[in-house]
Amino acid sequence: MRPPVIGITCQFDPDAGNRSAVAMNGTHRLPDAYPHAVRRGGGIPMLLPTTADAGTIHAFIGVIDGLVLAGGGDIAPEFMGVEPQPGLGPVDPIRDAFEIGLAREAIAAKLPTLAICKGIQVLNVATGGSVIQDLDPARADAVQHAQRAPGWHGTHTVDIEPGSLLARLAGLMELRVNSFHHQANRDAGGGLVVSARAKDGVIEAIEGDGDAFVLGVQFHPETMVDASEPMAALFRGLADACVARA
Ligand SMILES: [Mn+2]
Repeated sequence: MRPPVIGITCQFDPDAGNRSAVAMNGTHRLPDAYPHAVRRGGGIPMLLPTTADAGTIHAFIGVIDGLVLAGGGDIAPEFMGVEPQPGLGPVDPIRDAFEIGLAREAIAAKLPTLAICKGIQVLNVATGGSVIQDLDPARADAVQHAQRAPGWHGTHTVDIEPGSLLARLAGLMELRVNSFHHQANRDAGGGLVVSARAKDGVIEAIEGDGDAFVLGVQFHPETMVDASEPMAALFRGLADACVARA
């Protein structure tokens, strides 16, 4: 079989580069760390442009062998049925609707999925989970989750649930991760379980409770694949799961 094609979602700025008369325009952006990490793991990266068209979302799932839900801004609280809180950051409801649709179709199709940073919120909300809109840095025993170190550098540790998919891939029970988030999942969605937490209890990974490869991480493994073997193993695991499914 050819290497698996792994679709990657992009950041979408609906107001940038707006020179078209059509309703959907704007500009897609994606750090090259994502396609680099997918290639390094044995996959062929393919960027998935944001769309509001359900037929296109469905068609994407039929074309790709695996999915990466990439990082970005905050998830719009309307998708959780709650009001925005004062600490909420920039949101993109068009991208959110696209990615929630993709995530639901991917889960239904048992498509191997790796959800990164914002992606772990998307995965959770797509399955009915809840999100902390803005971690309170003043909470007791808080860990710094908005690091000021380079992206390739892991600054805090996470404790991994024994027997989890993440534990098998990483080969460790404690993993050093980078951290560029101020949101976190509160309660795992349906069919998902928590598989890693930071020392302050913040959820750092969730995964599917079945046989399919469904993994969400709050950190950014794509910027650490050249510095951390366990991070590279996540992308190899994704590509291997795509081959096994096909
Ligand atoms: Mn963190």
